[in-house]
Order: sequence, then structure tokens, then C-alpha cells
Amino acid sequence: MDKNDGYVSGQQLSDQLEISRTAVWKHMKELEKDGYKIEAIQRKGYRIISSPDKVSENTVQWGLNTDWLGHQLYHYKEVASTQDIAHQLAKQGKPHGTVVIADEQVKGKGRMSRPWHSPKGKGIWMSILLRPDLVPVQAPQLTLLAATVLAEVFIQKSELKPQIKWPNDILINHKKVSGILTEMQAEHDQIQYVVLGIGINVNQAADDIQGDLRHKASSLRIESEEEWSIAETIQCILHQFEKTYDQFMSQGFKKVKNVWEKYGYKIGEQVTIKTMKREWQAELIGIEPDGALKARDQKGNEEKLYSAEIMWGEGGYD
Ligand code: BTX
Repeated sequence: MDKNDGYVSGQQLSDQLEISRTAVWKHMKELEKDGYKIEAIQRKGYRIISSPDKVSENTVQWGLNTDWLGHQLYHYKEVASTQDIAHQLAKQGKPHGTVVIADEQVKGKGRMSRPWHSPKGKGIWMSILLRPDLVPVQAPQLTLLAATVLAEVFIQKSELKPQIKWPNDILINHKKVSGILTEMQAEHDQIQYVVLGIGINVNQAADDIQGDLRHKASSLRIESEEEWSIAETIQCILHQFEKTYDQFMSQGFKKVKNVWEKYGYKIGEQVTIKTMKREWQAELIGIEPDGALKARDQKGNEEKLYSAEIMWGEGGYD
């Protein structure tokens, strides 16, 4: 919008957008329905007085500072899972960078079909459709990349000290505030698309956390003692994600690996590792250039792990 005390004339909008003055007025009415407060003054034009503190296609896309991510964005009040919708959109041929967001998921899912609790209006429940030119074994790198993006955004926006528990959890003060679920469709050793799901507990108060999760889950609000703007946080994530993803595609995984290790949880410490076949004590060393977890058992043998659960202290498999 043009700078004229913040006002922009209906004629200017109509010229720029190549729509009629009546269509401009109708769009303003739509924005008002969405919760925007708009002032309209004769001979000056329109001015936005305040934006609603809610998530909608408008509030996320307005001011979104990305080249390709989130330009196609679908917002729903309630869905089973944003992952399922993103898969449908992928099959309809929607482009790389399409984003699906919901206020509430009634069948949110984690890895291995575990449930992901996604209460209404309290968090970010979002799936990103990517069409990367990568081979399937590289897909887990995108999970690690997304985890670094979230850690960096939480640090930019607060005093919090996030840590990443391999491969996909963001912990704050040892409690899970966020999880990432990467699902992919591949054929002939080429990724066709990836749906990268991000779940973040944002504004839950302690009482909003489901009873059985209380000892291991938290929210940004609980940890920072502040309400967060969900729409603005989504914008920051999309911006940071695009930047990190473009860098990864042009320069490879090394930078992501370095950032990941900066936030890596229990690196250098003894943990219990559990796979489908066995359970053992090991020291976490770091991640490999391909994103696998490197661990050293008590006899000094080093091992690369692509899929495992890490445990420590009392319980806490996932
Ligand atoms: P995960 O398998 O690592 O974590 C799932 C486990 O986390 C559950 O078994 C439960 O113990 C715990 N959990 C469930 N809900 C929460 C919560 N809200 N906060 C903290 N812990 C919880 C993590 O899988 C991947 C989660 C991805 C979620 C996103 S949301 C958008 C997209 N849509 C969708 O259905 N899933 C993804």
C-alpha cells in the first residue's frame, strides 16, 4: 500500500489490482468480516486500523515475507488432520510451498500413528507441501531442518532455550512443545512430494495440557509466561523455513547439521536407545552428514541410527 498517512485510495487499489471500485469496496467488507478494522475517508481512501488476532488466510498472508512458501494457503477451522488435506492437495497437483493450517485437529497424528493433541485455537497445526528434488533417503533431513527452523524462531521471539531431541521434538525445559511429522510419496527412487507437518503448543495454559501429557508436554506460553500471536508466529516460521530450505537445496545439509547440533538434546550424554529389535545404553555423539544419529555403546562401538526412540530417566518414549 502507498504511504499517504497510511491511506490508500480506492482508485489506486482498483488500478493496481485491475478490479472495479465496487470490487475494492466488497473486498474491504470481506476483510471487515474477517475482523480487520478499516477506516474509509472520502478523498483519502482506506486505512487499516487494526488486524484481528486470529488465524485466517488473510492474517497469515498479509505481510508474509516469502518468495514461494505459503502463497497458496488453506486455512480451516476444524479438520481431522492437516496432513491428510495436504496429501489430497498434493495429488491434485498443488504447487511446492502450499500450506494447510487448522485451528483444531480432531485426529492429529504423530509418528507411527500416535495421536497428536491439537486443541482449538491453542497451537499451530500446519502442513507444508514440498516437491524437493531429492532422493527418498534424504527426506529425514527435512525433519531435522524443520526442527532447526522452529528452534531459531523460538529464540528470535523469546528468551526461551529450545532443544531438539532427535529426530523431531522440540523441548523447552525438558518438555515437548513441538513435534514434526514428515511423510513422503516416492517413486523410482525420486521423491514426488513431501508433506511436512508441524505441531506447536503455543497458547495452552497448564490446565489445557491433557492429563497424561502434563509431565512431558508444555507450551510456548507456559514456558515464556506470555501469550503468542499465532498468525505472526506462523509468518516467522514460513519465512525462516523458506530461507533455510533454499540454503539447504543450494548448499547441502552441512549448515543444518551444525545448527541442529547447537540445539541437540542430550548430545554427549548417556541415554537408553530403543529400536524395533533391541534396547541399550549409549552415549549420543551427534548427527552424521546425512542426518542419522550417531551413538556409542558402552563397549565403544559406534552406530548410525535412522529410526529409534531415545529415553532417559523415568519413562518418556515419545
Ligand atoms: P511423535 O510421534 O514424536 O509424538 C507423538 C506423542 O507425543 C504422543 O504419543 C504423545 O505422547 C505426545 N503428544 C501428543 N500430543 C502432544 C502435544 N500436543 N504436545 C506434546 N506432546 C504430545 C510428533 O510425533 C509429530 C507431531 C506432528 C503434529 C503435526 S500438527 C500438523 C500435522 N497434522 C497432523 O496430523 N500431524 C502434524
